[in-house]
Amino acid sequence: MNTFGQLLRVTTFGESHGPAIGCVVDGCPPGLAVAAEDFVPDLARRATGRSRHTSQRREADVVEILSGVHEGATTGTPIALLIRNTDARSRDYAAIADSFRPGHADYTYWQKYGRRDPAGGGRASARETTMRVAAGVIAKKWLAERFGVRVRACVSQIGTHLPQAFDWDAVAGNPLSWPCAAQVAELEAAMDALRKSGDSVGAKVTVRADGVPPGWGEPVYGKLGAELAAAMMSINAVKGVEIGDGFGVVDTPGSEHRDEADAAGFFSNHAGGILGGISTGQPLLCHVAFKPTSSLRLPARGLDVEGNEVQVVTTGRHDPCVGLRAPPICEAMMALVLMDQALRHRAQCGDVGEVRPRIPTPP
Ligand code: EPS
Repeated sequence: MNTFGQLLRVTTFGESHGPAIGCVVDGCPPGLAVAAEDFVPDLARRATGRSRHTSQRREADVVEILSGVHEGATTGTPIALLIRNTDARSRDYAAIADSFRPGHADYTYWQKYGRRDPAGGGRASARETTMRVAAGVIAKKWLAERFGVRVRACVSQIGTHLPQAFDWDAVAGNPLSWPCAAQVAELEAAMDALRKSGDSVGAKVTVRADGVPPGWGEPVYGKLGAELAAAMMSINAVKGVEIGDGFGVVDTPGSEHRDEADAAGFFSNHAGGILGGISTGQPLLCHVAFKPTSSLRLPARGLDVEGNEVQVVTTGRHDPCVGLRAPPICEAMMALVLMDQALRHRAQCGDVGEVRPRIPTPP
């Protein structure tokens, strides 16, 4: 399945070393201003080759709008976006074309389809996330203009490193998307040492949406948290998702976990902005765990397609920490889920209007 969403449906297609990658966004309401320049900032944040801490593949990632936009605004018909691949180097994959990288989808694609496109990992490449980010730009724009919703993300753990302070304003100013400026030099040195060692490391990404009105999300199937978790888990290399306090709820007493409120607003947000699958109006909070990249030049034991035991060595241009490029991807997935849920809410409950009392959300 390469499609997700109900009223806002996104389909992505293309392989990392094919001629192009693309997406179709269907269900966007008409009249939203969309131009090719809108995609540039988020695609640049996600792209390879923009810092020494990522893969050095250099793609311009220029979006061509093929349909669904007329005279600068969406028409309500499917929006098709295309990005041409220009810097694929398939020879890097010749040595591992007939073997499986331990910890990589090489093996499971082979088991499922009985064949695979080995060059660049095909659909299993992080390159696929480019089109999620492009689709997410449309959702972010609609959510911001229609409801004032703002979605942002940062890297909140790299290996064992945790932020010593948390300042959203620090995130855009460093190549690690890290919320504590004072730690960046030390973390960059750690990333340099890691890259030289040939190993990789995992990362946690924190995603937050402000301004989500109460009431979005379905109460049983299609819970907002369930759809967010599914959307995040569909990103390559994601192995865990937490909403609000996540696994921290296990050892927290109920008297502490419940988010009390008075007339001035909520005192806490342990729920991460969701109760019963429906938004509370508090910030939506989600944490996403990215595994350490499996494409390593350090030799590993594995099998080839004939079942022979072989030593697998991956050369080429790879990310020592793929989570570093993930904040715009997680933002896109959250925005796409929210826009879909907003449209579904409008379809069923659009006549309900604002319900009283509404608990304010403190800044
Ligand atoms: C990736 C391997 C590398 C990365 C790629 C993700 O691909 P290649 O070997 O073709 O250079 O560069 O990331 C991108 C190209 C991108 O745009 O994200 C992988 O195995 O996932």
